[in-house]
Amino acid sequence: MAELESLEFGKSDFILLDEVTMEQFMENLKLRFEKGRIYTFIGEVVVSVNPYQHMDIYGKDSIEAYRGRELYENPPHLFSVSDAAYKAMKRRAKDTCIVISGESGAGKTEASKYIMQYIAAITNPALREEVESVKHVLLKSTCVLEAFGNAKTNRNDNSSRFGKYMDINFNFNGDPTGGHINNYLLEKSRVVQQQPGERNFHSFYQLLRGGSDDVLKSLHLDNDPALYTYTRQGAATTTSNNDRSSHKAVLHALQVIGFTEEEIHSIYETLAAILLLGNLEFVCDGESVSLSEPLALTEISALTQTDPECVRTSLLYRTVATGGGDVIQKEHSQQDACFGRDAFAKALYERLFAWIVGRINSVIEVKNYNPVLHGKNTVIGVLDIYGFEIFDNNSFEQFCINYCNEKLQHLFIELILQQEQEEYEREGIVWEHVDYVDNQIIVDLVEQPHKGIISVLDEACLTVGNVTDTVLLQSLDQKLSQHPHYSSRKLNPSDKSLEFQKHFRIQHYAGDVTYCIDGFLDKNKDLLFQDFKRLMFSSCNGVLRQMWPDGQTSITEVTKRPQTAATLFKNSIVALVQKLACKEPYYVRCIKPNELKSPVLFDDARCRHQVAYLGLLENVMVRRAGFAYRQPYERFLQRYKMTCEYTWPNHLMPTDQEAVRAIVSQHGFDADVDYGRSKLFVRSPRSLFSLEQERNQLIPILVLFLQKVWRGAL
Ligand code: AD9
Ligand code: MG
Repeated sequence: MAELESLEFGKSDFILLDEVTMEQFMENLKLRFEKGRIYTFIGEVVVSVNPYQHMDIYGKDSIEAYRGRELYENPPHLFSVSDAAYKAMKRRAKDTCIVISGESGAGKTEASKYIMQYIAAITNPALREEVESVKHVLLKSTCVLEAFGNAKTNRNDNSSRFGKYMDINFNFNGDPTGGHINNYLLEKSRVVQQQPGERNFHSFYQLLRGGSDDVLKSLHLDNDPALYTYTRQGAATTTSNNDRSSHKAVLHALQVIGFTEEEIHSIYETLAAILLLGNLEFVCDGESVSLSEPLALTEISALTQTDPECVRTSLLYRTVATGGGDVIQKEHSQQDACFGRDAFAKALYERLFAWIVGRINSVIEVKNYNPVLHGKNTVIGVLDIYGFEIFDNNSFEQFCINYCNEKLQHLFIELILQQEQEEYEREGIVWEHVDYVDNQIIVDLVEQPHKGIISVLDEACLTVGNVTDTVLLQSLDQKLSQHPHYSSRKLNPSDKSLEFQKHFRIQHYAGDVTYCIDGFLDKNKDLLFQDFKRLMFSSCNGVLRQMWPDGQTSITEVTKRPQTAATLFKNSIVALVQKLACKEPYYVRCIKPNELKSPVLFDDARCRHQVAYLGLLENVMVRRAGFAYRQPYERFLQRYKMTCEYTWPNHLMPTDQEAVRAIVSQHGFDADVDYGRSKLFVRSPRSLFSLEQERNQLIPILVLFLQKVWRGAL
């Protein structure tokens, strides 16, 4: 029982704080972290502090302790919330989702893996082969996605550079039958450029360090990341020893999932082609631009199974259709050629990643499902998406990521309140409304049609002529000068931290972020010359061709202007929010205790900031204003009937509700509860804790008593 450890380990539920103040909240959080209690409840929400050390709390025994139990019957844990989501899904046929949030390095991905492992462990007791195989693929997919979508950053050695939402489907037995992964905005700029101290995606180093000599030779690669521009900029010395073993694990995972040898080889060929592309240089003799390394060109063409001459022309020329319907080749400037090469490398990687996700989905999608035969197909969704980011240099990527966090925060506020309200209405309970800070105004600042930042950005991208990032910033200033959450140097001349003509600032719910406008236009246009698409579609490798279906379009065909990166991202996040909103949500709120990855350091200011922007205090207030716990009468009775003379061993009252009233009355907490149609609502967990304590004291006495009865002594 959670509360029994309270004196020594702090309060296991923030609802139990004597007063809801930041001071008390922080004191409790810190005490628990120092005592190795990394999880704490706010009602059903689990607050987690990254321990930065191995914790012996995820093994088989722990899984057994949490399986099928109510939240407050055990200390707070990821397994509590996983089990609650699973029970709701199984008992009430509810689609549920577990939303894991927190900043980079706070422990979201680790949490999502423990949640998946828990669900895998408690399902399929009959060990049915087809279910085991689904579970296996679901678990293995994480390893593959991490290899291709994660990278070492200055904040986290294994930082997810994409957002992941995974649906797990269940049959009427509550066993997994399949799943689906949605991926969001891979940070593809990392393929060609990394900050000092950071790395490219793990996959490159794993191949270089772990690939056998024969494999590397066939891919025209050497085993040293320092030889390749795309893998040496950040810090080649940070190449981890784990890369070799990870390579093996990823290869094994790919095989288990069902990737064919041909597919696996195509993945490696694509990685190799990207690395070789990065080493291509363009020289200009004053008149025309040419390639400095013709050998690499032949190797790239061999790896992609395309014609070497076509590779050369795609890199040096752009095919354009003239107004008269003629097709001409326009030579690139040196700068355009470099831009084209990098855009091509980024697109190759992005499409590879999307293809891998699609391929995994094709294996795990629910097959042969018949709702009449198999009953309702229920779902648990697990969301592990990049947290709020404030860097020294914030660009387009941070803008998108932080917008996504605004949307999720808004959903959190809506659902936490809405869910409470709905339950009270359903059960006929009166409750007290709590005001909360609504971040809708910031969401609107970004996404509102015509006036929002994304609209202004798109408009600038569509404008023909010489629109620069500076012009874009001027339009933003013009349109948003009155907005209380937007500022720039022009609008605030006295603010020295905003460099004129380059920066704008958004006052996010999680803090102020200053964005540098440089690159916004290019990143939003996400331009890739059509020639590269046609080149890849001409590949003799069927796997690669599949990744480039849009290469079929001929140059003279009029194509619709592709949607911009920001709009595509916005649409995907809106769809994600809709998906989450129709499920019963469970939350894990992750906190990063320090910047040094230390298991002992609790940086008070940093943690305080996270608690504030995650809205955790408000969350406690909302829970306290309503009822912290609720339980069906029958279950309450079963657990606590031994604590009351009128209900033990059986009650003679007409309904379970009346029996529950007797228990509550005998313990004197009538004022702390309300009676719903099917459930008892308890305002403070203290009442439950005292009951639980009494139950624990009675159990040994009852056991002795029953033993005597069995022995015939009584
Ligand atoms: V990012 O937004 O993807 O950059 P995450 O996902 O929030 O970030 P992650 O789960 O990757 O963070 O955790 C960062 C590191 O903290 C891990 O690599 C572990 O070394 C460490 N960590 C996190 N959670 C735990 C845990 N429950 N037990 C032990 C942990 N170590
Ligand atoms: Mg992560």
